[in-house]
Amino acid sequence: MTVLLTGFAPFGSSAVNPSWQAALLVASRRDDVISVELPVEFEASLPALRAAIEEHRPSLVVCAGEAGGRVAVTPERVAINLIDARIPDNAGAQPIDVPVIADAPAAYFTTLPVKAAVAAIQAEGVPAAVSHTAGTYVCNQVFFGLMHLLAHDFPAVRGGFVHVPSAPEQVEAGPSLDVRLSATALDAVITAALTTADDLDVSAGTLN
Ligand code: PCA
Repeated sequence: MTVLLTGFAPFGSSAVNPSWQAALLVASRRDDVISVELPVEFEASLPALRAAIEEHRPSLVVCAGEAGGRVAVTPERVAINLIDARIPDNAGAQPIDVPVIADAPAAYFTTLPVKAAVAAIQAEGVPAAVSHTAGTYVCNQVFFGLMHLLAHDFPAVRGGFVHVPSAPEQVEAGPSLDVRLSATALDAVITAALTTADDLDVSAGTLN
């Protein structure tokens, strides 16, 4: 059983990306996990993800990214077929209102048990919540591309996306989470996904 855990390169004005730092920590303590860093580039991110899946043939894929401003680790429930980049990517591209994949569905749902994952993260004492939007930038693009790829080429492989908060050293004011806690959370998500067939029958919805 191989698990592919991806994180992202630094982007914007940051020198680090806690998603990659946390992925490295998880891979250092679990020998079923392979970590791969993805570029924050619309052109290059999905080819890199596909190459990693074809090379490692995982039975579970968890992609992680940084969500600045979030207070909790957030397993994502839905990927949308839309790119609307608020800032240029690391290659200078800033696509606006284009699909991730032309003629693909409007959205995919994760195949991770997100409610069991949130419960598992919280059981470790780390704040967590189900999220219903992964944004419209490279993280959502990778999440959508992952679900499209798995649906078409690897239907037996479970996969999804988890956003982690910024690390404390990245923010002067506002929410952040120690990278070690983000790693604990990603570890818990992986274990939950490997051990939970059907997700919990509890609400994780929001009224707005
Ligand atoms: N966060 C960005 C892209 C890379 C990352 O770590 C996002 O949420 O789209």
